[in-house]
Amino acid sequence: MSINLSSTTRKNLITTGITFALSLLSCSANAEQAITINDVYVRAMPPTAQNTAGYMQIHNHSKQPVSLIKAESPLAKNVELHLSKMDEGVMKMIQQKVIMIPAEGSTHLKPGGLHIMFLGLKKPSNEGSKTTLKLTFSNGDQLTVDAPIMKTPNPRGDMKHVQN
Ligand SMILES: [Cu+2]
Repeated sequence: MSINLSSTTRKNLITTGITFALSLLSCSANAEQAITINDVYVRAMPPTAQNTAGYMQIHNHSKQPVSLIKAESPLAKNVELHLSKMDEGVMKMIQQKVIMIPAEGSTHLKPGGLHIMFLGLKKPSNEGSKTTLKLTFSNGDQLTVDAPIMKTPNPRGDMKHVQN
């Protein structure tokens, strides 16, 4: 039995092959790094402030839930994982052992919710400066990100999240 392919069919087959190869490439890139970080920033505070907080979107591209287990930064003596919560009209911060990112999902660290807490600032958190933040995850991923220090994030960035 012989198969006779028209030239159009051949072209389609080649295009399909290329698309397939490209999708394999992007999959392997994700497999190397299950976790990606977006929109990271640290809140700028007056020079007398002892503490500040950092926010970001954490994406988990893997098929298993992954937890953020540790955060480190040269900005502060202690870096903790926190959750802000209203309790009888008072905003309280509760230290978290881990911050979970669902499988193929994301977790948004934002004001009034989950955040990275910087306790005992070693240097002023001036608007316009930046710091680094090293994040360790339960799957072994370790990411060091540059975090800009600013009073408020780009409002367009927030709009984007609403649309998601
Ligand atoms: Cu806090």
